[in-house]
Amino acid sequence: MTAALTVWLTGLSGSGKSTLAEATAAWLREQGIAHTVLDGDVLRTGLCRDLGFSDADRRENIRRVAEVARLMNRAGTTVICALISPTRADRSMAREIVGSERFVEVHVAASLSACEARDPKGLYKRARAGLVPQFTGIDSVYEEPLDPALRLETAQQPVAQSLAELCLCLQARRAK
Ligand code: GGZ
Repeated sequence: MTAALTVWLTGLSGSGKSTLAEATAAWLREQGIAHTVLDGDVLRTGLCRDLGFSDADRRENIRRVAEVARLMNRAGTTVICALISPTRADRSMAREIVGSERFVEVHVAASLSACEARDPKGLYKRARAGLVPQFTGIDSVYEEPLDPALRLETAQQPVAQSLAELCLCLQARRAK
């Protein structure tokens, strides 16, 4: 059976979620598997543009994305979600909405110090200066997944290695 899946990439800002999501999309394209990417950063310019970064707004953000993923899965499209989704409770809500048989939780596990050293958009620097309130890892919580389907050490290995591990995981899930 080859049911559509929701690959839920969770991790800090700058951990490599978007890069991995795009690499996974390219791989799915090569396989001829219908797919789409739902990236938090992008969705916040449209579907979720009314939301900020309070706990309640993050929860609503995650709920909306999970609902979209559910609809797309039902239409046969595999969905790669790249959202910080910082709390276990909110990720558990997403799993419930999508359905646990389709939900593949992947921890993009670069440490705070690695993400901060990388700081591709300068957001950590601005957050440390008090210019970005409620910034995840600085003054807003990130709870690591306790039992993800996969944990990828993106600060310690190349994207190709993380992609290879993720592809193996997805092939195993799709073969079930
Ligand atoms: C976290 C923030 C914040 C705050 C702006 N906290 O790395 P980016 O820049 O490109 O992607 C991050 C994005 C996070 O959106 P999500 O929808 O993934 O967040 S959540 O799942 O928690 O709802 C980051 C940017 O927005 N950004 N302010 N305060 N990230």
